[in-house]
Amino acid sequence: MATFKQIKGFVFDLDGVITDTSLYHTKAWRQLAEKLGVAWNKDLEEGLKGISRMDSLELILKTGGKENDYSHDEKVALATEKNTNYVNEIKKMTPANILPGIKDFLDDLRDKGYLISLASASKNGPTVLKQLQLTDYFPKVVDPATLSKGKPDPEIYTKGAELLDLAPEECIGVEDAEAGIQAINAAHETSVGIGDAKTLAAADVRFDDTAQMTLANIEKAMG
Ligand code: B16
Ligand code: MG
Repeated sequence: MATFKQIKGFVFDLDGVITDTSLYHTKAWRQLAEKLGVAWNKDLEEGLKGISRMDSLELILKTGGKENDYSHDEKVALATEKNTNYVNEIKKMTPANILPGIKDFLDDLRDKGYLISLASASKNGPTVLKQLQLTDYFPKVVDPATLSKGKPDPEIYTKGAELLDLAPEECIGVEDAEAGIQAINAAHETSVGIGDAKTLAAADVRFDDTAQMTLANIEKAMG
């Protein structure tokens, strides 16, 4: 692991780190899954975090043994239906939806001259940032449409560091999903996980929740 002194930038996941859109993703996917006759379970819910929209649909169909039941066009229509429901939900978001401590953390990073980029798999990331009034904190956003592979592939975190003109060793990636931690580690950045110890066992540094994520606590954990 890099030392804290080497760190010059932070590459952030969005859903589950900056705000809890996972609730809205879950609601919209669950609605679609149940309509398709796919039984919902916690493993499926957790597995959907961090992966792309089409990968999410594929996982739901596979869980229900329905992976061969739909044509490509039908799958695109189903994913679009989910996204329409999801977008209706996120339009209700306000700065009150920013997770605890995140605004202070971003201010601290900015004051101390750390560079910041966004590595969200979500094509709705810029809309969510706008709703939260955080757009100005993220001058660099990886466009998920340009990726050849989603998380756990390192590509999105590699691009997040490149946008900042930093080497991977100079970056910390922050994630709530297992697939995201794998992506950060494979990109050779330092991984900070937010959430369950078992799910995020591969994280270099882990906090139970966003309120605990401060520069001082990260420095303490990294040494
Ligand atoms: P969209 P993150 C991810 O965002 C979500 O965790 C994941 O559940 C979602 O399927 C994915 O974005 C794509 O989102 O359908 O809005 O393009 O965690 O990488 O910020
Ligand atoms: Mg996430």
